[in-house]
Amino acid sequence: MKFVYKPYQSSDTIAAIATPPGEGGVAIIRISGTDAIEIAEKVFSGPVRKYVSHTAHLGKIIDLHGKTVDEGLILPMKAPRSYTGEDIVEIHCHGGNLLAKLVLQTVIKAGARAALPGEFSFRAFQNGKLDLAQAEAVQEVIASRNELALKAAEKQLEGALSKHIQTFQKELTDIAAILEAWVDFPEEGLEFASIDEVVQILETVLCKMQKMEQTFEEGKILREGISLCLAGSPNVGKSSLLNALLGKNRAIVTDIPGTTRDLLEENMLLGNLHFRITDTAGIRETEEIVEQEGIKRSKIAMQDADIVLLVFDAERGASEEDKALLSSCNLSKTILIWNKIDLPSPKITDFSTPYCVSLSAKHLIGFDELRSNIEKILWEKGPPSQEEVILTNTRHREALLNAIESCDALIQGIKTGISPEFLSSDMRNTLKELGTIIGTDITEDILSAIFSKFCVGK
Ligand SMILES: Nc1nc2c(ncn2[C@@H]2O[C@H](COP(=O)(O)OP(=O)(O)OP(=O)(O)O)[C@@H](O)[C@H]2O)c(=O)[nH]1
Ligand SMILES: [Mg+2]
Repeated sequence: MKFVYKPYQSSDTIAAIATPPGEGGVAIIRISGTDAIEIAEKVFSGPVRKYVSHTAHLGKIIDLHGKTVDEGLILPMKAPRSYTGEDIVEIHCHGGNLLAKLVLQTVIKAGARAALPGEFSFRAFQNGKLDLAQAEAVQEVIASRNELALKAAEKQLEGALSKHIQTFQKELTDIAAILEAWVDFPEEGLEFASIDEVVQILETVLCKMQKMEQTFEEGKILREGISLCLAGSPNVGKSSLLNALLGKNRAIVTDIPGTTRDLLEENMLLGNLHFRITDTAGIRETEEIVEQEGIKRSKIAMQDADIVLLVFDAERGASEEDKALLSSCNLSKTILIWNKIDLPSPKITDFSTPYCVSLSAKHLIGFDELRSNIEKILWEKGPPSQEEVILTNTRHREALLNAIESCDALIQGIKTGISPEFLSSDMRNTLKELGTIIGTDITEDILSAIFSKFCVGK
């Protein structure tokens, strides 16, 4: 690729701390570029130049005045067998915050430049080690917050998404050649393939693209997690349920109605999915200004949530306020929860809601049932897909939607007998949009948006 994203000066040798900030067993300083080995030799007690690639050596890290900064391992990885495809040297030093910075400074004084965010991955992309979708997957692997998201990101990193996109491109390019033949040799052109055959192939590709696009909803669940909102009248046990789900006393629980005044958000893992759960102020008529504001926020949180856990008090039974709340809910994303079933003679009414659970937040009864209801809502459109590729990235999804639109226009054009020369722009657009996903058709804007979000050292 000739195109070079301007902020990254490709001839420099770059360096950064590749491990996260904070104290730890080891910190890794990574150097990449043509001078990586020469620079490493300047700051290391041993003959780095002579080391066999991919072997680790113990020695002293020394500054330019000969003073020892730390003791550590040095690991050269010669081009092209490295993450960036350039010479890379990793220095593994002790994991002190300050120490790692001192080692990095020493490396910079010896001739490296501090790497910008994403610059290592950019070089990997530029040197053909990763395509764009794979480079983005590196970041997703790092950011994964649950096992399913990690699995999807790893698949993308292995190139599963790219492979599918390339297959679409290949199939479309074959058709593009046929369309061109139709233009150039209107008579003979049809011998390559009939109109019906071309339409059929395009429809198959379109269908595969649509199927891939449909995995995005699932991808969103994996990537962003699911928002759960605990809502209901005061004192029904919302905060108790929050604490029970989190397994810790996060929210204040009292028998005074109106205890929770503000939204309280926490993260939790349930099974292998990641959730953001919000406890809210109990909803009721009140003159109290602070409580009114809290209730306003509760209502917004209910609207925004992927799933609402609407809590009723089984000891008290459903009040008129409860019923009004229930009727304001979108039932397809609401689980009606009858709490406090540990108390004698619970008063439970059947409201024929699609999702309903009886439980006790206090005694942890009924939580398996709650979990299975949450799963039912999540996978209501079908069980988690067995598709090899799950689309997790908004940018990929938008490009795919555009490709689908152009491909559809192309098919309609052929069906309605539009002259082949007018179809080529739809074909070009389809291919261009697919190209943006894996980086064969990109602009500087896209690159800067993608790589600037990376962490330094990646
Ligand atoms: N017996 C029994 N009591 C419960 C249960 N869940 C909650 N409670 C009690 O109900 C009262 C209210 O609980 P909270 O969790 O503070 O209720 P809330 O819905 O958060 O109330 P607000 O924040 O005021 O809206 C407390 O005294 C809890 O101990 C339960 O499952 N069984
Ligand atoms: Mg509360």
